[in-house]
Amino acid sequence: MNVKKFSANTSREAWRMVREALGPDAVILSNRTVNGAVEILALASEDMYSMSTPSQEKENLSEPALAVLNANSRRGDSDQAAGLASTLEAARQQLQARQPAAGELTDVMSEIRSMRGMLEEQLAEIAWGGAEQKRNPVKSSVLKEMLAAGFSATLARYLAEKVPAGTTPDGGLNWIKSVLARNLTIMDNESEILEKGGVYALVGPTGVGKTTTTAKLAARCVMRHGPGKLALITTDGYRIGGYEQLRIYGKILGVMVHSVKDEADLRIALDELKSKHTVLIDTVGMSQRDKMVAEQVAMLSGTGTKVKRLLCLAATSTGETLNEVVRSYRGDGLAGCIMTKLDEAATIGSTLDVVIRQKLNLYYVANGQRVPEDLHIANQQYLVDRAFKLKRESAPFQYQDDELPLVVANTARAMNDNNLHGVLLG
Ligand SMILES: Nc1nc2c(ncn2[C@@H]2O[C@H](COP(=O)(O)OP(=O)(O)OP(=O)(O)O)[C@@H](O)[C@H]2O)c(=O)[nH]1
Ligand SMILES: [Mg+2]
Repeated sequence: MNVKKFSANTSREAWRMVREALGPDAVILSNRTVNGAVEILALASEDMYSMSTPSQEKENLSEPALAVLNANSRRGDSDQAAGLASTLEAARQQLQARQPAAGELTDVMSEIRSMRGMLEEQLAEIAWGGAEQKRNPVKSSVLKEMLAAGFSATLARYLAEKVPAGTTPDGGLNWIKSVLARNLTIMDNESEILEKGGVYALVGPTGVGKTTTTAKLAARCVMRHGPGKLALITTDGYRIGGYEQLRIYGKILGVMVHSVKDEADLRIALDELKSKHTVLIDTVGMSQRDKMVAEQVAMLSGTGTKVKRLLCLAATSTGETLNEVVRSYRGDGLAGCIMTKLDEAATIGSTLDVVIRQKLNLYYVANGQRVPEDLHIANQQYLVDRAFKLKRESAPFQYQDDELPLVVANTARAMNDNNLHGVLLG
């Protein structure tokens, strides 16, 4: 393989040297800055073909994929990056379609892949740079609002790019809000839980409010049906005070609390409580990083009775943490989730982001410690409005215009996430 290195003070100069030495169809393998100089590694397109293709196939490869540099002199920066990215993708696909001729080919492919990632980032930076911000202020203003509200950069960018053309900043934000509200799946009314009944288990990491929320739900059941139709179970039998906490609530409500230690115990308890309209199970909290989570999911799924798991998501957690929590607790499917500690969260965009992205049914929202008052049926409009009601104190954590291109560049890879494409826009 005849890879050549070109160094120059500016990219333009380096590109020119490549074109002069290797012709307009040269293949760029890397492009970086070394000690202030631009360094390009490239090879002639013939070298690329001979390395990757049996001779009779050369013709098929000729025109489309690798004509990289001839575009350079004619186009602007962003067109150039876009052209380069798609050219590289075409080259990658063509190379992938063939058996690797040698280890070298694998190296070239990984170079191409990393080049592509870099180009996608540059392209995103250019597309969200100062000139574009001036040309399309609504796009950057809604992006900033969404980031400030705690939504992920990927969802923020995905929606900001889809804001209908010609809207005002307020109109753009209203469009975003309506899309977010439409994508929040909530329970229509409480009859899903309170009237239908069934066995529900509250699960989630430590301290997110499982026991408190169990007590709040229990109180609602008792208010609707009386204490006789409800039973409470706790799997929190071995921690000091674990059982006690729920037992006290049970005593106030006049409901028996059963303590179980394993799956066999739970199976027996659920069998005994078959006649109850509703059974609420309070589980012991465990970190999403704990291997025991899978065991807990298995325990709740293996009893022979349908146990619907409700995941408690603390709105005070970061988006990354919540994503990890959902992934770990999802198992073979969650019935839904309950957003807790809304009252303590400065921003709730990250929680809404995860709920939307992971398509969870949001049943309730808890906004305080009081049992049973501080539990409410989720309301899309309220939650989305709350997400954008920002306090002045959060200003230091918000992004400035000149930081937006960098934030967005980071999302280049994640924009292919299928969950994002599932977001309903219209
Ligand atoms: N501010 C606020 N506090 C809450 C909320 N829900 C629960 N808490 C408080 O959070 C703390 C932990 O609540 P628990 O219900 O014990 O949490 P848990 O998930 O059962 O905790 P573990 O069983 O230890 O995993 C308690 O002090 C609750 O009063 C809420 O919505 N808002
Ligand atoms: Mg608890």
